[in-house]
Amino acid sequence: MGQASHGTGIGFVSLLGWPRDKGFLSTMKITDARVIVCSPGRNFVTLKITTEDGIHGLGDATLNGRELAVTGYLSDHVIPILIGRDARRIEDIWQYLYKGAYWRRGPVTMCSIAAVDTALWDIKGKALNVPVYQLLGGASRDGVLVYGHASGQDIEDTVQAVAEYRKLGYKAIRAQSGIPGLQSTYGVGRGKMYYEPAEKGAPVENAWSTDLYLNFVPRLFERLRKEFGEDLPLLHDVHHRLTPIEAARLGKSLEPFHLFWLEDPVPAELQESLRLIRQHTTTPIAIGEVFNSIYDCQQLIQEQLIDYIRTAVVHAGGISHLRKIASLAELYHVRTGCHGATDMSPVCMAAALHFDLSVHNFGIQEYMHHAEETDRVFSHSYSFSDGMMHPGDAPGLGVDLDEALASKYPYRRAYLPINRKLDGTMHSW
Ligand code: KDG
Ligand code: MG
Repeated sequence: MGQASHGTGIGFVSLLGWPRDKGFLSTMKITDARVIVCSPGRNFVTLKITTEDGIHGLGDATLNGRELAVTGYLSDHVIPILIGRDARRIEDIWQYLYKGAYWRRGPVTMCSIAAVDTALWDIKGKALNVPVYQLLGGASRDGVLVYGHASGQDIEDTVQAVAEYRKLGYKAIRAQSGIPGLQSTYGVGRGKMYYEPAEKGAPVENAWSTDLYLNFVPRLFERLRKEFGEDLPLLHDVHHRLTPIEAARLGKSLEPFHLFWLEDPVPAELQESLRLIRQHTTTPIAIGEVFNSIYDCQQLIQEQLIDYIRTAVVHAGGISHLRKIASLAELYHVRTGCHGATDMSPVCMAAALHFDLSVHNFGIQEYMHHAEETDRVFSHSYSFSDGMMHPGDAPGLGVDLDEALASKYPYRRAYLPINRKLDGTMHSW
């Protein structure tokens, strides 16, 4: 007998003697759930859940380049078993979808569960008339430190971009630069305020040279420190491209420029490889934007092989699961640094900010501006001021979706680029 039988009056008496279908309080049944796919600037997948009292909640379900797999998972397999459930039972519904699937983890499953979880936190906040961060224990800080993305075609261009970010008030800045000899590299793209790598049509092919990259990056940070001094927190994303010993060399060569973090130095499937990097360098390491569960980062956290865990609300099971990851990380002095690129919708950004504001071991939040049309479709109460963000005090997450406007931006198939070495060998992007 499931929750859908609430209110029938036919009681199932559990072994403990409590009639399981009665509960202590009245229910708030889910009456409708829909997936909305739109492309205002880029593709987004959003789950909208409505309850019997007319409250609705939103959850981001965007999986860049594989969006429709999550749409199908939600529409075909999750929504039919959500209708009639009690929207207030967030943890129970999480476990019902996770354990109930039999098949564990994976980006499609965890994005789908994340969307449900996020929408239910939104509903709970609205039902109780409080912002979600108040439900998560309240604010642990006054605002959320964010980092912005400065990039340029070459070193001087990047120096200028960092200066512009400082003028805008950013207190921490990620720096990526084009590399002489390579036509394109990760993190340098269209637009000054954001970097959106997914393109329509077949995946774009980039060329890669580890040698050129390793010789170049220390020169970039030497120049940035010369220009901006010691105090500006600087970050850099390697984007999964090195082997452990190459990453160790890079971390060591960047030590004089004391980065805030070096991100994804290696693809992290082989987690013990981080031990080798740790043996050689004190440059702080951030990993986890492609992870989707606590099991993906358990070893990295427990062996203290990383300093920041990058899991995102949408890709790692929602607010509920991210809180468990943060609690594990807190024990091992690992801080959070949620992924916040533009392929996570404003719904995810808002959820991340509620999480960041409340969680004790917060480190930093990535913030990449969404395109104007994205912000028009997803109006939101979060704001940026003087390098810090705040989720706002609207009940729930504080994000709304204009469905009529969203329908004017239909889905367009798009893919992230791929990477090949100069001799044509496929490499990680
Ligand atoms: O979908 C991939 C992007 O989100 C990713 O390339 C962005 O690495 C990224 C970052 O740190 O923002
Ligand atoms: Mg990254």
